[in-house]
Amino acid sequence: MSILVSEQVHETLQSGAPIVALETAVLTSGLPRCIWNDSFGACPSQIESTQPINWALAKAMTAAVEQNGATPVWIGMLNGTFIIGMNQEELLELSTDETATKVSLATFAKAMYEEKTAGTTVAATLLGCKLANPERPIRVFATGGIGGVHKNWSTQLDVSADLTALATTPTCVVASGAKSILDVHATVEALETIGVPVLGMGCDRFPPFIERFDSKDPIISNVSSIHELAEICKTHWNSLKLPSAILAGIPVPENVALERGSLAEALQKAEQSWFEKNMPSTTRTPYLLGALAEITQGASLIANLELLCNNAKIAGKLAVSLSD
Ligand code: PSU
Ligand code: MN
Repeated sequence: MSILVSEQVHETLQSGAPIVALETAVLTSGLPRCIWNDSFGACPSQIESTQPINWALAKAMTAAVEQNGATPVWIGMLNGTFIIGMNQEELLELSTDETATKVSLATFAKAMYEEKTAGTTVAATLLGCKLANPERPIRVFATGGIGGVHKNWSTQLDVSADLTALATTPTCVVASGAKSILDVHATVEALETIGVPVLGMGCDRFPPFIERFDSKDPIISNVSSIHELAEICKTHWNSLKLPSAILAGIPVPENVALERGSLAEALQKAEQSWFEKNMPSTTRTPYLLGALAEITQGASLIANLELLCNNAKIAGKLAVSLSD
């Protein structure tokens, strides 16, 4: 039960070289552990079809960050040790452990005490960005979608601790918006309340995760280059001394984006059946994601994998721009 910052992370942060944090909840709870099945459609070129999908994704995101000039830092929990900078063996162990759960801020300390193996959510990974070096936190973090305010919040409140961590961690989170199962309008409003700038990379609407844009998507402010994004990050943290994150919204690559509306009905059915099963709230995301992959016959999975790799690439470039 301890916190371990790898030597490589320690040295990279000291030197100020480009560095990108990566979360592991997507590996333990967000993606299948099976190998590619042709019924999903064509396997994305970055993903090795003979490897478990979550592990193949981990390798592809690692490569995407490295190819763009930054050091990838996987953050997760193995047998109660919070590891900031997992090596290949550790990452493989986490990805293939069937008992691995996901931890966030509220469940973190107990999971350490119980020596759990777990993937870290955006919130828990942001904690790692800060703990890595309190004076020089990891400034860039790539993921798929953040957690936020769930649908039907007025009757059943469910707000992710990702928002809490975003309010208190000075790191730029590169994501394609929020998970599609959320109330996205409420989530964007909540981000404004907690003082997190939401900037669209070449878009002026909040990216709808794996789907195409729609004219009803929340309006956000647009940045036209990675350089511009980096300059705004520096002003936010260095000049204004604000303690909060910045959310960079990256649209899913056009060629794999899902037709708008195809998810809504499927999602409603999945939500209904999850409520009826009366399962713990921690099962909500994995349950809904599994149901969606099934209903979309793999299209949601392909879009998810492609956007994760694309976000890792952009995060690598941003880290390079920030360290210039
Ligand atoms: N988006 C997805 N799949 C996921 C997640 C997000 O499409 O698995 C994970 C992220 O790790 C995010 C977390 O931080 O879900 C939020 O979980 P919760 O709502 O329990 O805080
Ligand atoms: Mn929740």
